[in-house]
Amino acid sequence: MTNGKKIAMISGITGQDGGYLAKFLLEKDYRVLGLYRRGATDTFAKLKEHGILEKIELLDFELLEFSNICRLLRKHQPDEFYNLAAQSFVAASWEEPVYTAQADGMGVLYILEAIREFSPKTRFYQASTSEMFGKVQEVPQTEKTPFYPRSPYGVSKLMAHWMCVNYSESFNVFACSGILFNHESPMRGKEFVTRKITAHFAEIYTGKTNEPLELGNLNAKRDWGFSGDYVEMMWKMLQHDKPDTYVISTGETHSIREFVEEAGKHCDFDLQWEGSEENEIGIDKKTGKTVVRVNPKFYRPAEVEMLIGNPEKARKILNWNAKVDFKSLCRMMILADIERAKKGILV
Ligand code: G4F
Repeated sequence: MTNGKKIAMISGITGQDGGYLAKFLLEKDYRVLGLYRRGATDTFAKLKEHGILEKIELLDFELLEFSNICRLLRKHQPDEFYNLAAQSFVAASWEEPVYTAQADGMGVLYILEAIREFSPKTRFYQASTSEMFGKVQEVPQTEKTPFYPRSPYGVSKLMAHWMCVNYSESFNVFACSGILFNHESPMRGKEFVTRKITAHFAEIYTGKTNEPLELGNLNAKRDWGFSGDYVEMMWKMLQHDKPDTYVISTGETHSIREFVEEAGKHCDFDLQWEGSEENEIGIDKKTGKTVVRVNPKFYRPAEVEMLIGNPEKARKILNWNAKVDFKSLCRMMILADIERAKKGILV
């Protein structure tokens, strides 16, 4: 605490959730210390777009450098630490399994150790994930559903999740794990499927490209919520009187195909599907143009076919509800990308 202000440290400040969370905490009058990786390809574009870049104190941070984490915690003694830093792209985790395990598994252990040794009053939030449910053992998934991760990413995140539980039980570290289902926004990176769809469709709609959008598995289903809603829940977890694990989701599931169709409506596409599996295409009946094509290059070695979470515990204990539903989320994202495309700032 400085000058009566609570201090929040956010790792992964340049990412989608980092921006929404920083904005939320600044509105609550926190002093926000934003941790970012020097030399990372990420820029501060999202923080600029939120209009909060100059309000955040930016600090160099390296998830794999234990000494750096120890120094930061010893020096700043934050009231709250939100760990949003990760190798967060599931598909990349098969190409970089070792790095993913180091960053998403060991990196979290480094932070927990640094808290335990140098800043034991810091409350810790870990960005856990529905990918830990993977090949789902129960529908819908709750905090009690057994885990079955299907990617090096999911396995690494599971290690971090159990470390949080263990450090809280063993050393009294206030470590919470938010099992967040997919959460999206206009600030989402374009490697993720929702934003890949809205950015590409916006380009077709505004005449910037004639190339069809290439996608992998159209039939996988996800429980998609809005990042801006979910960051509130991260904060609520740390205000509660005891650390715990919560599923954060909308309780609805939709396929990639449905997201494509919904986004297409806002681009005036009259979508019709033809062919099957790797030969499937989506045609805009009005123009006869192929706007979507399946490319097996985007299939995953092991797919998570369906995720749907039950957010009942978050509702009951923390009085939290997702406010933005599937259609509104899709609309928000496609309209934002159409605007950006028109202004020539779609990056
Ligand atoms: O948008 P995605 O890449 O997200 P994914 O893999 O579900 O992971 C996201 O959500 C997790 C929470 O459950 C987070 F932990 C994680 O960090 C990340 O935020 O893919 C969603 C689905 C997959 O089934 C994928 O196979 O979309 C399918 N898909 C089909 N075509 C595609 C594509 N995904 C991507 N990224 N690109 C495609 O062309």
